[in-house]
Amino acid sequence: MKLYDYYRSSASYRVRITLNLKGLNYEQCPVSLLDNEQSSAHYTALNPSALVPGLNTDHGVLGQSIAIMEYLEDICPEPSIFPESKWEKAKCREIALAIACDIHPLNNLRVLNYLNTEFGVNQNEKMVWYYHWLSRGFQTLESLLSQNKYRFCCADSPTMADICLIPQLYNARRFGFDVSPYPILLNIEQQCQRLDAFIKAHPDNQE
Ligand SMILES: N[C@@H](CCC(=O)N[C@@H](CS)C(=O)NCC(=O)O)C(=O)O
Repeated sequence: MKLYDYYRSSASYRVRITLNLKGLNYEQCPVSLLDNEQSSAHYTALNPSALVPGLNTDHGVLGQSIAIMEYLEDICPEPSIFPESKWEKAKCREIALAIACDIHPLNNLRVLNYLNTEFGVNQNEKMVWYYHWLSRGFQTLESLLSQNKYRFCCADSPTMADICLIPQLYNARRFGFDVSPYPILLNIEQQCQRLDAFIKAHPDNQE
């Protein structure tokens, strides 16, 4: 499989972690967001969303990190990235989607750029926006996880929830956001950071 990704992209980072956890081989094909390569005719012919990641499979290119993770789970069920019980599986998706739908899209590059080009929002104001949605989202996660009895978000092994959380924490720090008010998230992050699959997927460890 070929993964179209960008080293600092949170959504790509999620897919790299999943591929590594499942021990699947993949070839990386970098798409530079700095050079706006995601909007090139070549890339949008493959992935019309003009976003990374895109996973090139035997069937064609699949976009959307959550869809990619679900696909990888279907073709390679072990080790699973979901808890066993139906309820905990749903709770795991609740956390993953709180990140992937409620935090990440509001703070994406093209959204931040649009605030600037269409509404004249300056860099400081953009950061107010970014921090606002991040703190709202992290507060939600901290509450959702307040009764957590596992090493990771939803189990004693990493699940889709952890796979979404770790890149979001990386992104938060990258933009100077203070993560110290979220001790539960930081504890889980510590557990994840010990695992090869997470280490290998980290932006600093990409070519
Ligand atoms: N919902 C998509 C989001 C993908 C996404 O937003 N990717 C970002 C990088 S993390 C991107 O390609 N941004 C380029 C842009 O905003 O132009 C997914 O989960 O795959």
